[in-house]
Amino acid sequence: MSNDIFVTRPSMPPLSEFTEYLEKIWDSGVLSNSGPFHQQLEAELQNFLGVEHISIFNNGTIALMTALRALNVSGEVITTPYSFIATSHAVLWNGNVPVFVDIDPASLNMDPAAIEAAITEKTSAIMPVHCYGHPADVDAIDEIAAKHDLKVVYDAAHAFGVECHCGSVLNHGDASVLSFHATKVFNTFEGGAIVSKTPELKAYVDQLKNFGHAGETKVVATGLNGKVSEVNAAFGLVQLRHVKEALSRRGEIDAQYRASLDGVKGVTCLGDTNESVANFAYFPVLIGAEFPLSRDELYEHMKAHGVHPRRYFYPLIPEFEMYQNLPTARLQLLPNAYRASREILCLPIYPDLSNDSVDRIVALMTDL
Ligand code: T4K
Repeated sequence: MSNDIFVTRPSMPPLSEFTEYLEKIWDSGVLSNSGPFHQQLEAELQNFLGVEHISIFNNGTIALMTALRALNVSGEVITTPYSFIATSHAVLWNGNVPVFVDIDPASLNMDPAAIEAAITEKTSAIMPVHCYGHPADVDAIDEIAAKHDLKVVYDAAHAFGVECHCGSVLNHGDASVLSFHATKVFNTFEGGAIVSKTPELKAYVDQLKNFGHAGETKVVATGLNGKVSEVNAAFGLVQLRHVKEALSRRGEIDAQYRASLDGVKGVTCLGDTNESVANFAYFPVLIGAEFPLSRDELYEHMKAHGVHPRRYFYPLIPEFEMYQNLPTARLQLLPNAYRASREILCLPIYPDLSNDSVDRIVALMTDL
């Protein structure tokens, strides 16, 4: 078996716990369309996450697209250049124009002052990301949105279980979108969810994710298919039983990295941020000029030794072809995002990563 270490590895519950659910699915013949496990997962997630209205989805990207549509977003959407491509693809896919603004160099989340400066009469929404699970400046963003009458859709793909000063960070904005992809802290193989602020929005989201149906003979909107199979929902129920343990092990690994990398010249560990409950979804470090290797040299060095960190998020979204020509995609306008994309390295972190493996990873950064 390969001794290689990848940036993440999904937490897998005991298979026997999952087969119990599979047997029930085989007996019932209910495979999809809001079946009993789908309903149960929504109820249990509401309880676990401390949110009131959740709609589970087949992935986070479809959920982002649906959230923008459900809120009737049009025109310009102010968003971050420093994210996974799905964030701004959802904006483009809906026929809206992404407007990129720079990030704060410490948190790597959107800078509220830059958001406010980018508002025009065409702006209808803000789509911030809680990057690496660290909350965006939710109070400032919610205030700007209220002042200018804008919608806010948080891309909370990384923020499962994260709490800020007032409880779940998912309760901010009009909607928050989660990803339950295999690489996330909580996964349903593929999956996602929309947390809606109001029951009316949840009801509309639920219609949109089911082709726009409102009953057998009525279609009220141009919906899509965002539904979750019973197999995926059942897997989520099993995962949920183990997620606290998984999050706590992630916390231990985070602490081990911080202690081991403390004082290493040219390495800055991110995460001195404002969450009251963290999920340790990623372990991002910035590799600065004082480090003996460039970020890319370190990346190659680690890979050559069987450790595969990732450069999330490099290149920046505005560097991709379909964004390059936007007026706000000019890299000179986005110095903090540009610099982060050239310095970032996400080190492996997942519950099954052993302390010895963390030592091996750190040694590749310190024994040069
Ligand atoms: N918004 C944000 C801010 C996001 O980060 C994402 C997704 C989305 C929206 C969209 O949500 P989804 O539509 O995906 O639900 C990964 C994920 O595919 C993507 O979900 C994630 N963000 C993004 C940050 O990372 P890749 O291209 O890095 O995945 P991949 O296949 O290279 O996997 C990374 C490592 O994980 C592999 O080296 C090995 C390990 N792995 C991966 C998979 C898929 C496993 O061990 N098992 C697996 O099944 O994109």
